[in-house]
Amino acid sequence: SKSEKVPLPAFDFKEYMIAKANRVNKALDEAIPLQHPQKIHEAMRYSLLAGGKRVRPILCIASCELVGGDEGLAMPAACALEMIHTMSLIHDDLPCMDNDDLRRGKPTSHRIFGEDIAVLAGDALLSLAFEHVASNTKNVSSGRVVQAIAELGSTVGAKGLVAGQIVDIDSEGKEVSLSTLEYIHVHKTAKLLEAAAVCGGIMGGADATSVERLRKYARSIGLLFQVVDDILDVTKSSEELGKTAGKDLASDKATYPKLMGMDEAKKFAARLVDEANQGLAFFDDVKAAPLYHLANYIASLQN
Ligand code: GRG
Repeated sequence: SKSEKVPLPAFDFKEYMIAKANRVNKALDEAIPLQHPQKIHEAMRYSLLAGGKRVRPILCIASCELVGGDEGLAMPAACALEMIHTMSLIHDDLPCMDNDDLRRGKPTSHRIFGEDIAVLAGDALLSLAFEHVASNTKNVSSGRVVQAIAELGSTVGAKGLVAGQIVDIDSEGKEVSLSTLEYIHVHKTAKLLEAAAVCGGIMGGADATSVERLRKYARSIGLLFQVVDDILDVTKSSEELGKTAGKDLASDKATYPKLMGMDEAKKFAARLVDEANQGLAFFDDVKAAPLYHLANYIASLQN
């Protein structure tokens, strides 16, 4: 495919990810001091600081830098994205949703703190996300801050993550079409990555055309994220068949390989990498290096 022919710009992506993740982690730690009432702050910190690749905050910062802004302009928005992402994971894991015991290699929030506190920790993280962007963004016009906040709101709500979750819940145990599967993935996964790139662009001073190019790039890598996850799901299931009775392994949930076959799913993933790269072609190659590498990193994720 085209993505294999075009060499990635020389760039130490691993070092970049580690450096950015460290600064994001420090900012997240500072955003939620352990204070009264102790228990809720403990629960918020437990899930937020539990690890995680920090893909969304890094995408936000990289997009800001791509359009000429510096990291500090995007850091509050980057933290807000991780707060929203963490909230969605806490709520997704609840007994009334997926009922999962483990997340990021640790017991889920409700297993440690109980359901009541897990619900509240999600609510508190979601509210803090908006407060944090509004109160802590510096040297960006208030018009741009409001635009970013509007983007975040539509991303979480009934046109975004919630829409994806509800269609996902509705399709349980049913035969799902390719377009429904895509709808679920676009809303549950791609939307938040879109918001990350868009908010980064907005904070960095991008014009409307560049913001929409960033959105297209992020939508492609968002879908790619899920296609790669679906492909791995099949690989893992066949490797672990008989060993594990994990409910996600060999489950009856719809995946790209099931609906289009493994070969087509792999082709689709390659096409999404190409689409992402095409979106970046309008930008300076050197400045876009982190985003080229991020698409490549997502294509090669192992978990
Ligand atoms: C309650 C307002 C409200 C919204 C939540 C529960 C829900 C609605 C949506 C579910 C969203 C969800 C769980 C999507 C899956 C997202 C996904 C791809 C998670 C894995 O992301 P990674 O690999 O995880 O980036 P880490 O741990 O690295 O951060």
